[in-house]
Amino acid sequence: SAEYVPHEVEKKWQSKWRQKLKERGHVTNELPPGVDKHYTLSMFPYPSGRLHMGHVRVYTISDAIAHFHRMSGKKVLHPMGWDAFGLPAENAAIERGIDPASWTQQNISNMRGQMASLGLHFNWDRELSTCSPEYYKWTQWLFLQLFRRGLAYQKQALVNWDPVDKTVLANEQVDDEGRSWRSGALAEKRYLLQWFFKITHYAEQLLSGLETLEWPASVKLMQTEWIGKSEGAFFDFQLRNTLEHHHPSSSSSSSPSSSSPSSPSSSSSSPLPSLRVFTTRPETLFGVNFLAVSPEHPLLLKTELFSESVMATVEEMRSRLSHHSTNNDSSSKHGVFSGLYAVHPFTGSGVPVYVADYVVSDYGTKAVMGVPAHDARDLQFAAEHRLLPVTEVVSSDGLSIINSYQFSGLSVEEGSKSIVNSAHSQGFGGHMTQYKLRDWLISRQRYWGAPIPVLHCRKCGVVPVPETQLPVILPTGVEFKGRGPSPLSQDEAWLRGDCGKPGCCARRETDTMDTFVDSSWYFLRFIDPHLNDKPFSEAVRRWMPVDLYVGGVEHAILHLLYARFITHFLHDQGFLSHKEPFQKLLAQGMVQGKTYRLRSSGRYLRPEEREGREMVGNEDDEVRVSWEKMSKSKYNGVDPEDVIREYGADTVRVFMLFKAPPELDMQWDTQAIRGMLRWLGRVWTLTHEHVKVCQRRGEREEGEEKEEEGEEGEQKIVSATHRAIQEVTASFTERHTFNVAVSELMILSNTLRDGRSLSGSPAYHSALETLCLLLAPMAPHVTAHLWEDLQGVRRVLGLPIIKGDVLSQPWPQCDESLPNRPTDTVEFVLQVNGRKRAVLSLPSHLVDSEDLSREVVRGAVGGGSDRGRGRGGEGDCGTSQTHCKHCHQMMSL
Ligand code: ANZ
Repeated sequence: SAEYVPHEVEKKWQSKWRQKLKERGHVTNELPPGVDKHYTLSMFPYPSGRLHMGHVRVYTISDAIAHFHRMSGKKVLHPMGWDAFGLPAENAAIERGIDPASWTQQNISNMRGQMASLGLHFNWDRELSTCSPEYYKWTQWLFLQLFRRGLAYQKQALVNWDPVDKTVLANEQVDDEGRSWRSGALAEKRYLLQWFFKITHYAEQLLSGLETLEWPASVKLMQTEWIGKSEGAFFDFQLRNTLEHHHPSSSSSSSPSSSSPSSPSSSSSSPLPSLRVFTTRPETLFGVNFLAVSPEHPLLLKTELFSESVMATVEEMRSRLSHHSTNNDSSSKHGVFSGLYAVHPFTGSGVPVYVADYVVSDYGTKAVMGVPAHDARDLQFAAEHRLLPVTEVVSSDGLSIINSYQFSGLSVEEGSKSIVNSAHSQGFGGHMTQYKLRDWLISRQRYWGAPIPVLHCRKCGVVPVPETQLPVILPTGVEFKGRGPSPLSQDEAWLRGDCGKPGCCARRETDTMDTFVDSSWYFLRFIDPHLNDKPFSEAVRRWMPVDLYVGGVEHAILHLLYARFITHFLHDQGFLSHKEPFQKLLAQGMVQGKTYRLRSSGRYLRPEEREGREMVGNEDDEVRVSWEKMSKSKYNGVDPEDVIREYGADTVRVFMLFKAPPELDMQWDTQAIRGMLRWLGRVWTLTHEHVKVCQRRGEREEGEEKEEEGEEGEQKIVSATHRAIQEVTASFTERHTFNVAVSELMILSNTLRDGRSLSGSPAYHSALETLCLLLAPMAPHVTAHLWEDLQGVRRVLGLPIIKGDVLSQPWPQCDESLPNRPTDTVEFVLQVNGRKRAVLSLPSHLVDSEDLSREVVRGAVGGGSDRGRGRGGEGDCGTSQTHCKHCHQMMSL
């Protein structure tokens, strides 16, 4: 047909693909030795019911990459599934009386259809859903493995309680302001018996494992900081009731360390314990002038040691803490003198012990040594409580130790070591390493999750459900009574369990697991999701690790850390041969839409209120126009279905890839996408013109000599073709710069347009076929169509017919011997305030002739005109200045 009508093309190919999928059925896992594999994984979605533009972006990226590797001869796994447990289903049940299971099923089938309409090629024979008993049976199995190794345990814990959703939240689900990530409510602190996974056991491994991964440095850094390793020391301070001076000079030796801290106190009461502090600055030990413990410190459980008024103040501090999510707020340092003193282990002098709320209860030893001369928080506290004197113990240049008896004069490094060693040999100190990482709270007091497979027996305590009795099925048809306690705790029949012992009286655990447990191992299940007797098959050893994991940077910490933890654990149990699940990570940026906001009130304008206010960054007094993450409340969202209907799936896909490098935020610009549709239309037209010339020649005498078109034009086309092969290949393998890949294809199509007189020649034909192949991973429908048309005229050109559709062809190879290949790169140093921050390496041809290539791209996208630059300064679409736009984005990092 003469004109490019995306919908006709896409409908036809999607139905072909559907048919093919049906015929093929389940594909085997066999990976013969020597065959290269590529496990391309994109983070599976929560089945909310509708895809959003973020989904479109992530799945387009992984789909294109999977196609590329398939065409490059690898065996590719590109599966899709559903992270299907979680609160929204339950909320739908509460608010609208819909059964969570059928609500979820309905959503899944909607979204599956939307994915098909995007032309995404997933291995649907591997589809899984975490809420199906076949899957959560093995999530429960995983729990039992951890339980057996002592890595799943229950403890009373001060937890974040969401007063709206009425559930416990993991620390990670509470933001910096102490609000629930889901309901937005201010989280409260409550003590509850909760299940935890001991991820802290793997802190060191999770840290060192990062070194082997090809992940963005920023994500590695976030994980490193989350694990938060601190190397330091502990010191034990003997406690006393009174302030006694054991001046070093009063002891027989001149060394302060020989004074005996444990010399009997004059008071007759029973001996007091000692107090252990954790410090990262042992060299400051001689500058200590108070100790402070957190209000949750176990010492405070010995209430007999403290006066009533001290305990009352401590109570007050505790309750204040329970209303704030963090006790690190810098404003005020509340504290009270405990009445006890601590003896400095080296000097023997006494220092007061305080209870202070800036000491956090889940870090270190819950106790600190206060060194006001060298720590800002300590100084503030000391000032508020008039704790004097403030003695400097490190020289002002920060290099050596002063005022520290025999350690004075040593360098900080040496001194620190010898203080710790000396304390160690005398039995009151030593090295200590601390991690910020906390154990993973996995209990949820909710219905729609995998039940934790244990029984609570009155006689035997906690009894794990035997593996043979898994899954512990989530009862269906339960009744929801508002947002109160989980329906599981109301279901008497379900609750009754049997621990196996005679006369047992056991009840089932009613907590379900955090959905992050479901997603901590799904990538293993994909390899054989239909296994009945095992969580995953032996084939995981061949298929793992995931070669490329694509997903949102919002999962940079939690999901990725949990999945790594579980993989490390399963490796240690001998189930896996890899410790790390995800070799490469591509963290894609957000999709942003334009927002219009009143400067006066901050209100966002609805679409119908925006008339004539298109410019981003203009100085309108009333309205601020900017790019922000798409969201309902900002009226800047775009529905994927709408844009697919309007422009077609291929245009949406290529535009997504073109508009920004995948790691950066992309701005969804409705003006610009039209340019992309026009460009695909141009590729269509070029191909059909060529096909027509060939057909006409076929109708005339066969074998008729074609007109000589000149070597030079042909040369140009050949070298442009190979340059495109080289650049697009590099984009797929090394840098994932699909924006550059698309630009390259636009340049190739421009060369073809300029060399249209060669239409009908074998060189022209082969260039068009290559263009098709290179574009196929990104725009599978239109290229499938054009490929077929190109095959139809191969005979006329005397070329052999190639079997199979475009996606099953081998990836084109660049001819290394061709001249003018753009192998050179130019390095750009990016400086911020005079400091080198990054080096950008760009292909020289993009740089040398930057203006030229910008014009070329503008011409390509700019519309039907043969001479794209004839259209005046500003192109008629926003994509016209691709290169400089991308530079701006990179510069502003
Ligand atoms: C004495 C000292 C002197 C300290 C000095 C710092 C500077 P990171 O690096 O985060 O591990 N600390 C220890 N446990 C604490 C707790 N539970 N709550 C609040 N603060 C705590 O921090 C370790 C430092 O934080 C430790 O080193 C301790 O203060 C404090 F000039 O000890 B330091």
